[in-house]
Amino acid sequence: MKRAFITGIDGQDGSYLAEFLLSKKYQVHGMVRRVALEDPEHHLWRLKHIRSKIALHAGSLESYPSIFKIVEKIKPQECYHLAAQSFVSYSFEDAFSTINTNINGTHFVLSAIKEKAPKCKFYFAASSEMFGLVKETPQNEDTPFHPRSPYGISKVAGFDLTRNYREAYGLFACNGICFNHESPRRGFEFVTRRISSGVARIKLGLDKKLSLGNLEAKRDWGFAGDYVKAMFLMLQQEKPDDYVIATNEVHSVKEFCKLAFEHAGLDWKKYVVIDKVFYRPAEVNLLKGDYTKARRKFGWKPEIKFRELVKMMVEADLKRISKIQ
Ligand code: GDR
Repeated sequence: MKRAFITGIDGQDGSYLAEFLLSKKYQVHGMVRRVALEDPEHHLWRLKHIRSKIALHAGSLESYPSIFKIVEKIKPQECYHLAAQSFVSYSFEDAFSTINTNINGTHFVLSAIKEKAPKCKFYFAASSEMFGLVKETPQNEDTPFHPRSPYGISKVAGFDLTRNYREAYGLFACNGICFNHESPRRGFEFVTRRISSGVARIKLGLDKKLSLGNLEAKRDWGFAGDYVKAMFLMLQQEKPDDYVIATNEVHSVKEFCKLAFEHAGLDWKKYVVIDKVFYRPAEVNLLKGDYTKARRKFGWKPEIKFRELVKMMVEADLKRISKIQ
């Protein structure tokens, strides 16, 4: 049985990836904070259905010894480093901790692997936020980076660390430059989930309005369940490399909103209000990813498209909230 180690296993991507690797008969290990193990109801809800099939280890991105000990104990063959402070907006409020945690965390995981499991294949969750103020559209693996947030800066550093461990120490280390990817398991702070849960609450009479920020921002939105398959495929190739994972389709926040409300039989214009509090000091206006390299090298393509994704998220939130009521 192959052993995989996932940091951030309790997040959206971690939970889909754990499911996927279990279906491939992997032994799945994950790192979570101690507080998550103590309060599983709040922190481990995405893993509830597979909790008995995976092994969870307490550790933290801020503690090299904790990561070192886990890697030493598991000696994984594949490591997926997904854990990070991943909310762009919050990274402006606490830039120091975002940058410290994200950069050091990636460095710690890479170093522990180099020391204790040098044959382990490593995946880093890089991000389209690295392109920021885009130099060309669509963006591909050769597009220069121009991050626009502390989060984006921390991901550029993580990308460089990963490439450097590959070049300097021969680690099988890959960067997945994933564009936005969503699902019914998305955190509630991200715009798609704010919209899908807001629509459901309005439809069910729990709220009257939904406050949002910049409706003109454009993103390339895919389905998280599709993206974790690309993470796995990257590590099955002969040579380590970096890949853009995206849909090559662009939609605005406004379009997401319109479709989501329509799906619940509502007119978004009656409910959405703009609140400047959700605007960012520096915005990324447009992201569109060219995933040709991933398609050519390992045949990956997104299965779920925009309309289906919006529908899936709204329906899941309608169902969830109806149950609670
Ligand atoms: P993003 O995702 O920053 O692209 O990063 P998010 O959903 O937070 O924002 C997308 C766009 O929507 C605009 N927006 C709002 N955003 C939020 N969160 N809340 C709002 O009310 C709102 N109104 C408008 C934002 O300004 C932005 O332009 C995500 C994260 O998952 C990262 O970790 C990941 O690396 C990238 O996607 C790829």
